[in-house]
Amino acid sequence: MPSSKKPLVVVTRKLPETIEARMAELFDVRLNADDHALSQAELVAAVKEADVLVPTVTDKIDAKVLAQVGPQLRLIAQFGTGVDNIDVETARRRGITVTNTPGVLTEDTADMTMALILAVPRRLAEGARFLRDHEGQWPGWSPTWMLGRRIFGKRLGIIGMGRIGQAVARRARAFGLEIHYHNRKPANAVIEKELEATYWENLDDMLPKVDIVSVNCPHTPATFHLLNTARLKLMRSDAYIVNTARGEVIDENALIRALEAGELGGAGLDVFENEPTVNPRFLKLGNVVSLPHMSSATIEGRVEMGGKVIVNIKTFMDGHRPPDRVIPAIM
Ligand code: 8YV
Repeated sequence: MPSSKKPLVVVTRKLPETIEARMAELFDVRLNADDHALSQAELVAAVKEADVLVPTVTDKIDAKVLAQVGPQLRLIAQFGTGVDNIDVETARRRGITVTNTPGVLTEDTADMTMALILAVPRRLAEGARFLRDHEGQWPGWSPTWMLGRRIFGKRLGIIGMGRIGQAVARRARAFGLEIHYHNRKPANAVIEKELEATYWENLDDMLPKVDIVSVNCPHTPATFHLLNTARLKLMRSDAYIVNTARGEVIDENALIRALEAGELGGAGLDVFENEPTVNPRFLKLGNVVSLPHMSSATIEGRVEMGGKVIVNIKTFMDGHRPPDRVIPAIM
């Protein structure tokens, strides 16, 4: 839709200053100075007016919201990689293009995944918490105190071998972990060889064989509660789970029950089913490290995400296909 009039771009959350400044140069932009999460009513008001909406994971753009969009809304340029907060298929049917920001969060998310893979078996958060809670008073070194589990030589099972899964595997290899993975299809031969990775077509066959499971797949109808009660029961009782993808991929109640029953070694969770709510039972468990959805939270990453959003909007407004268009069929 090339036109000389600047498009009205509504951004739902506060973005880095440089990104907001550049958007203000290019577009008629409406920003969210106090960074509050928009209510559904505010979201509806936004889509009634905006030519372009820039939402984040905290905005639920479902069929109900999409039923109320004004005819001028042509593009939803998500600030984020996952688009499970958007009903992409309904948007497509209404002629609205959806874009996202893939690639620029990969290394940061993989770093945090690796941090959790190390932190939970080695009881890093527990040790730090002990010193803080006891004002630095500890009994002193002992051969049997604060023992965790060795990382080197263990088997890591990655669920979802996309960009982030592969970046996790590269890091994990450097720590001496053996790579196993489950994906809809095998990774290409060059990557499999580089990572010396073993493909498991059936997730149920992989789960009993690995010591640590890392969830790195998107949340789609096919992956909702992929790790349910039955699958958690397939895991070894000393195995760990790390999730930096989406809370919905794990049945949270089933995970809590398994952890409380001692049927798992522990969990490192950066994402939850009902964000921003965190089930308080997780917080009571010493062998769970819970983080507030911060795997991609780096200054560099946020600026690069903003850059991608701008390129997607600009390209679309200039009448071209935006580089990061989300196509429902291949999600
Ligand atoms: C983002 C994420 O920061 O990009 C994703 O999919 O999970 C996050 O780390 C968030 O989604 C922003 O919308």
